[in-house]
Amino acid sequence: MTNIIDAGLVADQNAKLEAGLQADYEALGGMLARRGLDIEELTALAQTFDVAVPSWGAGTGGTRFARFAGRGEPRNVFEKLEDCSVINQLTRATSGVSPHFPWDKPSDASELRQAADSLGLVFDAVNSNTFQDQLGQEQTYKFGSLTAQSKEVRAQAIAHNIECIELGRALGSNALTVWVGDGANFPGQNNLRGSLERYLDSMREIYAALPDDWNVFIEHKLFEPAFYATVIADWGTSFACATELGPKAKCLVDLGHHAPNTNIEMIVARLAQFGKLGGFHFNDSKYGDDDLDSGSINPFQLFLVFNELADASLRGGSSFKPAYMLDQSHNVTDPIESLMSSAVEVQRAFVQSAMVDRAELAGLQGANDVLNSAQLLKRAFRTDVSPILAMARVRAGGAADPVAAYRASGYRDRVAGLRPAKAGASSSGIV
Ligand code: LRH
Ligand code: MN
Ligand code: MN
Repeated sequence: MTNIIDAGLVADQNAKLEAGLQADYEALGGMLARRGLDIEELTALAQTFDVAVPSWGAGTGGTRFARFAGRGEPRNVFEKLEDCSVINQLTRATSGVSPHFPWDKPSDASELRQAADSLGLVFDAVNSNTFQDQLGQEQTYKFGSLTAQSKEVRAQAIAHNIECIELGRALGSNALTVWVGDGANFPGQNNLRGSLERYLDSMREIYAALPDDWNVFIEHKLFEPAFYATVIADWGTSFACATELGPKAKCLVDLGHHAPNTNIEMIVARLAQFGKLGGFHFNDSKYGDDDLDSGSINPFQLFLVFNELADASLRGGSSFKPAYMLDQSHNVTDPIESLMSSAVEVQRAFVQSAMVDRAELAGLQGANDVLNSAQLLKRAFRTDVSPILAMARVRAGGAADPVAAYRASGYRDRVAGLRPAKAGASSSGIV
């Protein structure tokens, strides 16, 4: 695997932190041992964690109002892969890349797959895009895509999704994520039931094109860009559609796609219970689909989501394996730094949730010991597992402190010299 960041520099950075890390690791190990937990087991578990990075997150995202260009933003999918490889090299927790088409459409898929391979990366779920028009496109998605009244528009949207499957297949992916912004801005604009019927008809054609070992993930979102009525607005609709379509269709939970205060961990529990939890888009939010860095606003919620995942994986065994992806937009930070920190935050929640003694919790719940049940979760959440995460990275060849190592490497300055700024353009290349 090509190391984009000099491995010697990473080793030097780690050497500076080695004594402190070792001391912290031993202290934490002693504390955990008194709780009956083996730090080595937790470190080995941390090393199994992997979350895919969104290709679209490598550039500065922008908001509805403006986009302020970042330095050295990737100009094409190959440069996006280089940035993703830096993230994985330093965190050792992000070997997958989730591409978005047509933003990242390669002219030669096998060339792109080879590039990923040489950088130690694989392709995770592919994302289709029928929420905006592309240059030269025949039909417009102004009035919807998979649910549009026009048969021609629907045919174009279906064909695009099938093309995504073909591209994904050539890239070694095994899942398609479908998010549509279809819906209405006015009462009366659409027949609410008719829109969903058309969605299902369209999705049936896409489903029929899935290879045997593929899944299609249905991603719901409460609102935006349709503000009155979104066709796939909630997990209930997503679940109903996934059930209608068949076993290869599952639901994808983007943490930012719910009303504020929604109990997302309960949605996770429900979908897992009925075998329809396909995957996640991790991010954080204060108001809506903010796409803020994972764990930056509500880390306890992230922990509670993983607490449900730990419960589900205990019940479901190795067959329970939802896809983990980040889906974030970085406007005021370096995207590489945000994605590295976010991957570590999700990994943190994963490890913390593994520290919950599930038999003890069940006992407390059975005895209606409400206070101690809550305290048991809190104790895991309050435990700073940073030394475990750092040790897991160092042992796997990553950086004890990924952001510090990244800054010391001067990577951003180097690429800024090679990649001229695209003022005003979005990360996807579409203004
Ligand atoms: C929609 C969404 C979806 C898209 C991505 C760019 O809000 O979360 O996953 O594909 O943003
Ligand atoms: Mn998403
Ligand atoms: Mn979103």
